[in-house]
Amino acid sequence: MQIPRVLDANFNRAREALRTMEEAARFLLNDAALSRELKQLRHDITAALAHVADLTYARDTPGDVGTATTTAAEGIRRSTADVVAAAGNRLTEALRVLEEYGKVLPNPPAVEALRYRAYELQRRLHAALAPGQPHPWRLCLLLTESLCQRPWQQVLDAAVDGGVDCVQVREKDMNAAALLDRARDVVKRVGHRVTVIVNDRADVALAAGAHGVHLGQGDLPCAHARKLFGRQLIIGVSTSNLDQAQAAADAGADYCGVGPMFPTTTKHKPVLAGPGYLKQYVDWAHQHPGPKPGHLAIGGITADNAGQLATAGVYGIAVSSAICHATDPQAAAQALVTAIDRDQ
Ligand code: TZP
Ligand code: MG
Repeated sequence: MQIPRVLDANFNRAREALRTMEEAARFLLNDAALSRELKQLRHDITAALAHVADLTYARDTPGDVGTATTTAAEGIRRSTADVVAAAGNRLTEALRVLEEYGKVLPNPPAVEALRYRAYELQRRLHAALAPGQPHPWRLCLLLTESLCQRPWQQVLDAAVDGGVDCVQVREKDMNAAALLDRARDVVKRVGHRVTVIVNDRADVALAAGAHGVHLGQGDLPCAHARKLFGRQLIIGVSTSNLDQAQAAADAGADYCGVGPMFPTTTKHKPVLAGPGYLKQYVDWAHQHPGPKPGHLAIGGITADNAGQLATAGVYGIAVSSAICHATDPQAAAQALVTAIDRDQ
């Protein structure tokens, strides 16, 4: 009885999310083709599960221990693009759950190809609703080859399968030519599925066809990068306090790295900003008028401590060692996504 309950809940979650996305394509964008494709995906999900016994028999809403569970991030929607992005995340998560639990059925539903269609529709819808705006990511991987337990390509593929929706190529020891090669490889490998950001070098990001650049406090200042590259690149800026966040917002940053949250050995960071700074950032982003950069909390984050960030209102996190060091990067990514979704 337990597996049909999981399938029923996620079948409904996927269809509800698709309805939310369809309404945006239909009424906000008047985009007939996108509406049709979203509707078709909804029908194809229903068809993929048609051979599984009637799932509604498995439903037990009053007996569901999770109905009262909400997280701070669920209440945060800055725009219609945010609403639709959250629906897209729910859709792909639900499809992943259907795929995984479906595997124990004698005749597993064919969900994987539907999930890839969902990623692409989510990306197109977001691009149409918020052109030039970065997707509000949940989990960014800072990919550094020397930190990887397994070949970096395997780590990358597994991490994206596990829920990473943004990859930052962070190779401090590479010269520009080597960084360009690596960034190109990453774009070729996963650039159609997730956002690819290059650390430090806006010129390399642009040359590699990456989506954006991440700038530290000592890199090319954001205002100059914006002037040089306009909206061709998503621009992220590292911040450790609200003064830096305000300066990044004024300079036109799309998102801020917010950290370090916890002690880390990946980067020398003598001062800990901590979850207190994240809470300040989230409050500041909501209380002050005008669009504010999105955020990626960063620094020493693991599946064990990420719950503290959920409590502080986190939307997205960025990690390096928690995934690169992991022997199973897919499971590590899944655990991190679960940790920031879970009510603590
Ligand atoms: N910026 C602030 S903390 C940090 C960076 C690049 C390191 C993040 O790596 P980890 O391994 O997730 O602590
Ligand atoms: Mg830098």
